[in-house]
Amino acid sequence: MTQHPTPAPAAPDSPDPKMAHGWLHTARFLTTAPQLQHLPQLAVPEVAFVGRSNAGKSTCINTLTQQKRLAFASKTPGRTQSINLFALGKQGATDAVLADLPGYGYAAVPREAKLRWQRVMGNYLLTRENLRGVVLLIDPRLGMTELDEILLEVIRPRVEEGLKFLVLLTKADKLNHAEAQKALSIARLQSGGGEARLFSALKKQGLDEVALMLWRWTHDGKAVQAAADASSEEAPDQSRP
Ligand SMILES: Nc1nc2c(ncn2[C@@H]2O[C@H](COP(=O)(O)OP(=O)(O)O)[C@@H](O)[C@H]2O)c(=O)[nH]1
Ligand SMILES: [Mg+2]
Repeated sequence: MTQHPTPAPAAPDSPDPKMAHGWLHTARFLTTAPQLQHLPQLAVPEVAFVGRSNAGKSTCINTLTQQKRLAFASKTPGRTQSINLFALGKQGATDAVLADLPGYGYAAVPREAKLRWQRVMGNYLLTRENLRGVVLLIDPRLGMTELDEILLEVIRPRVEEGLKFLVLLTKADKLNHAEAQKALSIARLQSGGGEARLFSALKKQGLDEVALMLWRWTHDGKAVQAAADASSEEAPDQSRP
C-alpha cells in the first residue's frame, strides 16, 4: 500500500491548517491609531483581539503569526492605549486585517484612562464597519471579569447580526484536563452558547483550530476554493453522515 503524506483528504469546508498558518505568517504591521478617527477605513475583513492585560494576547498574536516582535508594537510607549493593525495576505496583497486592541483591567491605569479606553473600545466594536470577528482572550484561572462581561454586552447585538465571536482560554498548559473542561463549559455558558476554545502558546494547543477559524471568518466561501486548490486530493463525496 502506498502511504500518502497527507493525513486525510480535506473536507470541502475544512481547508488545510498549513494553508491558514502560511497566511497568518504573512502578518505585517500596518498602522497604529490612538483614536478611532485615526483608523483607516478598510474594505477587507478585520478580526479584533481583545482581553484584559496579561491574558496572553500578545503571546497569542505572536504565536499565530509566528512573529516575535509584531505585537511588540503594542508595548511601545504611546501605543499601549492604541489600536494596532496588522495586515495579512500573500504577495503583499492585503485580504484581511488583525486588530490588536489595548488590554484592559490593569490596576495601575488611572481611572480617566480606563474610561477613555472603554469609550474607544466600545465605539470601535460598535461602529467598525469591516469588523468580521472578535477573539476575546481570557485567562481561565481568573475567569471572566466585569470588563469582559461589559464587552460581551456591547457586542451581543452585532453577534446576533452575524459578527463572529470566539472566547479563547489562554495558558491552557496550566490547567489539568478536568479544569480545562470545566473552564470550557463555563466560557460557553457565559458567551451565550458561543464558541470557546483552549489555547496554549507554550504547547501550541489550539493553534490549528484558531488559524483555520480566522481564515474561514475572513474568507467566507473562498475557503472551499482554496482547499480545492491546496489539495490535489478529491474531497470525499459525503463529508457529513
Ligand atoms: N504558560 C503559559 N504562559 C503564557 C502563555 N501565553 C502567555 N503566557 C504568559 O502570560 C504573561 C502575559 O502574556 P502577554 O502575551 O504579555 O499578555 P497580554 O498582556 O494579554 O498581551 C506572560 O508572562 C506570558 O509569558 C501560555 O500559553 N502558556
Ligand atoms: Mg500585550
